[in-house]
Amino acid sequence: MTRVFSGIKPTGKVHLGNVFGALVRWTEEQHRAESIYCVVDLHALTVPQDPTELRQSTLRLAQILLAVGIDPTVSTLFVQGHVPEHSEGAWLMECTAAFGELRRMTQFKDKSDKSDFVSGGLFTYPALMAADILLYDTDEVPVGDDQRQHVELARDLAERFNSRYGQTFTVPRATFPVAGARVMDLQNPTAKMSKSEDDAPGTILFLDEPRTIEKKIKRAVTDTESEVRFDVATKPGVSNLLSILGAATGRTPEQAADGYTQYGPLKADTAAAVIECLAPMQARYAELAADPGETARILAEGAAKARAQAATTLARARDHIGLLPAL
Ligand code: ATP
Ligand code: LTN
Repeated sequence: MTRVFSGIKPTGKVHLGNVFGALVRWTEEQHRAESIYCVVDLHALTVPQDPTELRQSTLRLAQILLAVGIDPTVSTLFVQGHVPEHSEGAWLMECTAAFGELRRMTQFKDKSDKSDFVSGGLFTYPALMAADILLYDTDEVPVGDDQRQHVELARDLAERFNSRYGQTFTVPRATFPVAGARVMDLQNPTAKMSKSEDDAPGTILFLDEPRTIEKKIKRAVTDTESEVRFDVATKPGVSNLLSILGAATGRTPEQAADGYTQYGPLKADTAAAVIECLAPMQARYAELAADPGETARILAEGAAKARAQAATTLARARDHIGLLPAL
């Protein structure tokens, strides 16, 4: 059976782009493939975090994954920091990656250009991500386009390790969402919807209330025409609303456009569809948030399952690379 692994960082607030672009897809994957999903708290440490806030965000994100529909009886859901094999695997990957390879990662260049303090972890982050993937004999890694280069590196490192030390790791491949799964900012529809500290008017948050969702969609930027048509190049705002309406109602953006001649009704229906789609997830989240013990138990079970698998792969890698086994 195909094995799928993906991870999400517990930083910032979960928004509609994360839900439609990644999380809903994960819930679908779990019925097709053996799926492992990870809240990658170690990856959040590449920049300084408030400890209390990090702990809360990690738990909250796990609860959101469950609320969106990750089923812990079908998938393995766990927190990266609960499985120490990731850190050791990362070291093996750091020693397999070339300095120049890590230096060429565009995300490192972008992020290091933008900040005053650049940690060593920000530089070696892709080696940790490679370990995440390779420890589980992963076949497929569902990610957004921005992670393409990192998954390519994981492939290269698996192949290099295998050719140096003998067959050890499965060589993974990235899979990407279908066109239209990219949710754009409601105020700036040529940029992707993104995490923000405060309530940005262009970002719909997973936990936004119906009134807020309505307001944000009503104020979404469209264009001066009035024709409703899916055409990303010339009508990015309207096309984004159609993508969102389609995603919320299980249709393509083109199908969602059917029957609309004005922007007003399109916006009203898009808001209603998003509210209806999020409502049961938000309700389930509220239940989970009221009983953190249940999530803790699910995460402990997930970590135990993940750890058994990761330890097996790591033991193989340790053996092949020549580390002396402890008695
Ligand atoms: P940021 O918002 O800080 O730029 P991010 O939202 O991409 O980052 P991640 O934790 O890296 O944060 O994203 C988790 C998943 O959500 C990834 O698979 C990513 O591709 C997906 N994702 C993020 N934003 C969007 C979007 N606007 N549309 C579709 N998918 C998205
Ligand atoms: N780097 C990814 C998050 C991530 C991940 C992974 C995704 C960490 N480890 C392993 C897929 C597989 C991001 O920033 N979205």
